[in-house]
Amino acid sequence: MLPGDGAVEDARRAAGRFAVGVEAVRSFGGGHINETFLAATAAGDLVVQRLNLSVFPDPVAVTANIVAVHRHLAGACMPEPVPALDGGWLLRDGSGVWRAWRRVPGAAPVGLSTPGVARAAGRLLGEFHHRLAGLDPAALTETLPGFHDPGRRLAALRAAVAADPLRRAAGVAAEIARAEAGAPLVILAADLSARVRRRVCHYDAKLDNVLFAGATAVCLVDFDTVMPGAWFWDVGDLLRSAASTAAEDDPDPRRAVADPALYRAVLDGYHEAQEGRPDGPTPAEREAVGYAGALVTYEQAVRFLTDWIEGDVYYRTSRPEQNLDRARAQFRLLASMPLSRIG
Ligand code: GN1
Ligand code: MG
Repeated sequence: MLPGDGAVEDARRAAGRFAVGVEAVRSFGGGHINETFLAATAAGDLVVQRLNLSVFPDPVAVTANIVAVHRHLAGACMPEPVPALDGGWLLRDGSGVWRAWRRVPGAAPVGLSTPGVARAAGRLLGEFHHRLAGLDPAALTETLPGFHDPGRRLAALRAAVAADPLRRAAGVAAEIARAEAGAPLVILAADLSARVRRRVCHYDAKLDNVLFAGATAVCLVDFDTVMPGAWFWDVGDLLRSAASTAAEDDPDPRRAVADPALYRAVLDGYHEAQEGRPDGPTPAEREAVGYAGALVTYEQAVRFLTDWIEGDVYYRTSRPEQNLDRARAQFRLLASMPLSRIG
């Protein structure tokens, strides 16, 4: 369900604890997890979010990660978190746990990938990684352990199929078979994960989480999942989302295909930003990037399929078969994703 009027009223009350002079408040953005609102205030526009505590059970650790990254980046590549008027980063009231960001002026996600968009987003991600190379991953908490781990996601799918609470499994036998056929990707992901460096990552680096001002990629947003991990998952998420012009839940089978020019543009931008800079990707990290688009697309397909079988309990949906469409679109996209040794 999308946030309703009651939620907007909750957001208005919460916004008043982050800034004075709250005017219009409305639902904002397209996230599947938290509820996000835009509040016009006397101090400018704030993005106010109610955290989904069943996904993020430790909002204090999530916030500490965000603040550590923001400090290290000195504000580059990300929006500015805004403390509540009482000085805390998080506000707890009767309606939930809230936090706020300053809205990045004149910037918004792009609807459609183009080679220019894909390259600019890749360059921004490369810049983000470059700037984070000096931040010790041990300074951050792994808030969602095993978040990018196709083996864990495939095991969760198998458990969902076994429980089959809504008797949906029989209707998606073909998709379950595709998930099982992808088991070699699970082995590949585990092998690459064991060989790459531990880094500070964004972990939800999809194109929707890149803000553009005109042709310039200005910053990333949605920092709930910044945590220690492996960079290639970020590149994979950008490939998954920027190498295709299809929506993530596109029901049209003709659209969910990777376009080689878009795919190449993401990688060119990413490598361009890191070329010749110290502490850049190691050979193992570069190798992993060559598989990352397929690995993340597979993992995401499995996650959407699991949620469909479990009865749409994790991802917010705005229509009945959305998770099924999401899973199918990701499996179609996977079929066209290059699997190469050349990152
Ligand atoms: C979720 O918060 P949102 O909608 O940007 C999810 C990501 C998925 C993404 C798919 C914490 O992100 O892992 O890639 O949906 N975030 C979490 O669009 O599960
Ligand atoms: Mg997210």
